[in-house]
Amino acid sequence: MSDARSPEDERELNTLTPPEKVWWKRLGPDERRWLTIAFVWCLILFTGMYVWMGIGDQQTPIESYRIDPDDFAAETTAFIEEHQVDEMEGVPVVAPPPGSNVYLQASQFQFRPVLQLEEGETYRLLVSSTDVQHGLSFQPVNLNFQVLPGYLYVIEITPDRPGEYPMICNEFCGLGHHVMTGMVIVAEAGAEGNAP
Ligand SMILES: [Cu+2]
Repeated sequence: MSDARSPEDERELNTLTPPEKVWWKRLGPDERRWLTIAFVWCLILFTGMYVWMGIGDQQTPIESYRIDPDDFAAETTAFIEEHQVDEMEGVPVVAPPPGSNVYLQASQFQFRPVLQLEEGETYRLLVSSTDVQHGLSFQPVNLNFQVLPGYLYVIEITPDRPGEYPMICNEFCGLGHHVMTGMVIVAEAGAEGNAP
């Protein structure tokens, strides 16, 4: 037996010694092929993001402005006084005319008022928070928004199906977060009971 061991043998004996210049070796053909496929796929998805924005009809038209939370609360109260038609579990129900500005206030732990809208009509939903950050999620449709104090979000909506759509807060906003709900009632087009 010879005592002369080559450097390779030494490395095999000691697994803690890194193999020499392993990262400098050229990529094998398989590895190169997969990297190319992954890169091209990334580019397709990246381009698709912009194409879908244009033709996908999935973007909710939304504008945002700065607003003082107290001003927003006052405007919401005035809006409710003008259009209230009913009350639901202590929350005012409003039936604003089609095409109008519709206020929706998020605060711990309630959305107010309950909105009674008409199918096929377009409304400008004015949403803001008077205290902390909330989330606004309409069920079961896929509409999700962040609601922050100090910011007014104007969301254009055209309800296309009659029914009752509960809203839930989807941003943890405090101890009562799990009970924070609201409601949009969409009446069939031309149905009685809507404000003129
Ligand atoms: Cu919440």
